[in-house]
Amino acid sequence: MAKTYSASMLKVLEGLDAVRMRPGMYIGSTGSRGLHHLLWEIVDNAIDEVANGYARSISVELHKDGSASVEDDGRGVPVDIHPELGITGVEVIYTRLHAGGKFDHQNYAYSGGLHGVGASVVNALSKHLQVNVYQDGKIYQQEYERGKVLYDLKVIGETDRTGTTIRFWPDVKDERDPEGIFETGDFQYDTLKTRFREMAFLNRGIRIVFRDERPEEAKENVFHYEGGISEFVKFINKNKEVLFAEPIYISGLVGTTSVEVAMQYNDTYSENIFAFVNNIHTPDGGTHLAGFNMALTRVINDYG
Ligand code: 1YM
Repeated sequence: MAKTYSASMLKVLEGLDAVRMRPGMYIGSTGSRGLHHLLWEIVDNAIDEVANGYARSISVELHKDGSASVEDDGRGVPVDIHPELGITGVEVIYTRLHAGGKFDHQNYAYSGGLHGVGASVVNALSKHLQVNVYQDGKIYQQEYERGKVLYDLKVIGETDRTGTTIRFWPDVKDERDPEGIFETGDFQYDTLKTRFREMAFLNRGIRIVFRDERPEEAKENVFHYEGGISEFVKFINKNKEVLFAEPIYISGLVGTTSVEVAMQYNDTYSENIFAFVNNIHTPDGGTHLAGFNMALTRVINDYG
């Protein structure tokens, strides 16, 4: 038994070493963008849990010690033993480059990102990472250092809630730590805030609490929009003269693909159109946008 376990572990470490060797291949850069990518990966996993109807609330916190934490109130990352790998689901997701699971689900809604693969990339590129899972009345915990397991998943207490909390310390390079990966560890509050607000508009009903404990006086924003993308359109038009108060809202579902449109005319002559696929802004458009433009033109022509 010990043999198979260590053999599979060897593969795991090889996998995450590849990430540390070529971080750019997984997160694009080791600058500020790459640093923020770490946080997006963890947040995306929490958003997926919301998009699939298991969670409602996400909280994100930037800590004084340079770490960031993300919490959701979903089902909690699976803690049971993976039948083939012989390690817990948590360990698979945080130490295996290609953690399965999400790929098996045909009806899974994604929030973009690397679909569960990203969690191990974040772990590999963090000096330290702590996972807490709240499930079946227990609090489970596991910690890692630069992707390496420090101890087996253990029960550290009891709880009556469910969910997952991840806290990670990005592996920032400095004089004392030349082994580090990132050139900067400075999370940008405004960049993050704008994106969290956008995510809250795109996922109607979700509650995102964003807190920055780094400054002398902590900052906090709560984003929650029952009106979803209709409220997004109102927000974009808030300093404009609108031609009607309530945005036009259309939604539809074909097979497993759902589509939502919200639109509102204002008294200017320039079009402002924002298209998203799986929560990701697509500034260059695509078939979704081409299809919408064609349909809108047809409806207005037919009416005319
Ligand atoms: C703070 C970050 O990662 N939440 C999270 C992740 C998962 C689940 C729930 C989950 C998914 C599934 C079943 C499923 C993940 N699961 C996987 C994997 N929050 C955060 N909450 N049970 C729980 O997809 O079937 C990857 S992430 F791989 F197990 F599916």
